[in-house]
Amino acid sequence: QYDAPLGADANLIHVGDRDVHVLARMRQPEVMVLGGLLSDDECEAMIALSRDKLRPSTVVDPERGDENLHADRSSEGVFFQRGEADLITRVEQRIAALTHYAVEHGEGLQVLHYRHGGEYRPHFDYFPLDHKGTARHLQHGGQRVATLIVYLNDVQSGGETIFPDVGFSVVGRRGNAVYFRYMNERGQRDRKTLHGGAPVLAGEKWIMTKWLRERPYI
Ligand code: PD2
Ligand code: ZN
Repeated sequence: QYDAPLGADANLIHVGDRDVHVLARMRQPEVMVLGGLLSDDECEAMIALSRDKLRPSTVVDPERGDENLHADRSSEGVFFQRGEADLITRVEQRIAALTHYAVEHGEGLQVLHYRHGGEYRPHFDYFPLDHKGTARHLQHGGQRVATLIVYLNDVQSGGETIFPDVGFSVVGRRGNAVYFRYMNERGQRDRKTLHGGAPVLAGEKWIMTKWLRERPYI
């Protein structure tokens, strides 16, 4: 079952200090593509803040719950604490205004950098209940309920965010974003939100991800 979607009939969403354009919408799964969430300068500043801090990305081990390097995820990234810099505070407030999840429900922002050939194979962002390692993750804020991915640059070729089970993909553009929600108020998770980052065929790709939790994430 699906809850009422975010911004159901809006073409423009006011998020405090900016107006964000709704560019596309899907109902099942709930996906919304947004234009102009960040300015060009803000995207550049997020990249500049991250460039020297990047580390190879990891994936969660399904049994133990710890983080490991994995061929499914060829990127490098950095996690920021909530409110770690003025820019991050501003962006987090904007995301809260947009998603209606309070800033405290967000994990720290993650910036990811994919080089030529880099990809993130299809996965779910929520923690699978049948994995032993999940209990550990649920202790902090419970389940993940929704994801916002912000594109920080234009990719020359490839690098879309793909939803393979519903035949949909989002071509990133600097400052734009994709929001998708996979857990409803009854705690049901939506397997149609299987998604991945297609290989970058030319150029490089920078994104920023905000994962949202059902309860405050501490
Ligand atoms: O880089 C992407 O497009 C992508 C794809 C799938 C990012 C994520 N998942 C994520 O950050 O969860
Ligand atoms: Zn993901």
